[in-house]
Amino acid sequence: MKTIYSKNHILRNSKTELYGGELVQPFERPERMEFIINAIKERDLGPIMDPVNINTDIIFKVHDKHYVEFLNVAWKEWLKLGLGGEAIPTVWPSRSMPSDVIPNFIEGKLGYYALANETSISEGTVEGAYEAVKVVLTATDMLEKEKSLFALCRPPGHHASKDQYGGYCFFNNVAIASERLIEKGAKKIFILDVDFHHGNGTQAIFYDRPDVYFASLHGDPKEAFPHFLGHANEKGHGAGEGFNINYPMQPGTPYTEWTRTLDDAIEKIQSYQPDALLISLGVDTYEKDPISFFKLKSDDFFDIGKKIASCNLPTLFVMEGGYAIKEIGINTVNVLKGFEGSLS
Ligand code: OKP
Ligand code: ZN
Repeated sequence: MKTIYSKNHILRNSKTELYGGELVQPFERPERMEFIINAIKERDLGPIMDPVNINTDIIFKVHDKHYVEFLNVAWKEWLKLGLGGEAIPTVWPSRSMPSDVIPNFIEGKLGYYALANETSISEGTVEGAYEAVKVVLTATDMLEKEKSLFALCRPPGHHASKDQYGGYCFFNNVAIASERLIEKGAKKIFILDVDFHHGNGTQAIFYDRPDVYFASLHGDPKEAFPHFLGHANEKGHGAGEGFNINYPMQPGTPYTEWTRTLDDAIEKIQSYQPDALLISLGVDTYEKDPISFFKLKSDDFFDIGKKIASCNLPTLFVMEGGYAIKEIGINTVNVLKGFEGSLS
């Protein structure tokens, strides 16, 4: 399998994440990619290719113009305040002040456009986010020729909605890939999100549409980030009703249980008969992940790949999370090797 990857992901390199009441080094850090690239090389998954120089205007099919403009200028506007640190929101429109008036001042704009505040904006952040979009678009455009591809995106995308960032995500890479495939003639896309966290952004973007089916296996939002979306009763709206399915699971869930929900999701894929299958691939379901609570073991990831392959569809893997950095390469490549029918 070919991997599309940009070294320029490094442009996204913030120094802070608000975690446990402290500013810590972000879990979502550049080093993650080194471990994945090394594993791909060591185990001969296939060639690693740069993204092509590609027009990214299709972002506007997914994201509001004012949101993209905010991301484009946020760091510059924050810098002008002359404060020491990275840009972190401190105040939100909330239940008791549910305003949709967009503030002028950067502190207000950060709160308006952020859905969480662990994700600091820093120098190079938006440039790095555009690199992930180039990676996913390059891979998507190759999917006609190749049966399967790996878009090694960083930063991830599945928490980003049409007009909000957070959960380490800025542009929704997998949603942008879906729009590209539809632009090129696909009638039905299925997005299967196996990251530990619910793909709230992807769900919200396609919630009222029947042409993009979204299924997510994740930590129950009553117990896990993003906390406010991802419940089992969210099944789509209007024309999209019946084209969204959530599988929230409890702390401590082992592979034996997790994989039964995967089997159910795979039945949905088979009866939907999509033109392409997009996988939001997070490996933070791993037992040693520092911010998650499922109990998957490294060998289980082969089986995930094998089951995804049984759908026999053009398949694009899009990288999302995974924070057990030492094992992130092993676990990611296990999925892709399992997909290819290999057990090593
Ligand atoms: C991004 B992706 C844990 C706090 C979690 C944000 C997690 C973002 C995950 N106590 N904060 O889906 O892997
Ligand atoms: Zn995750």
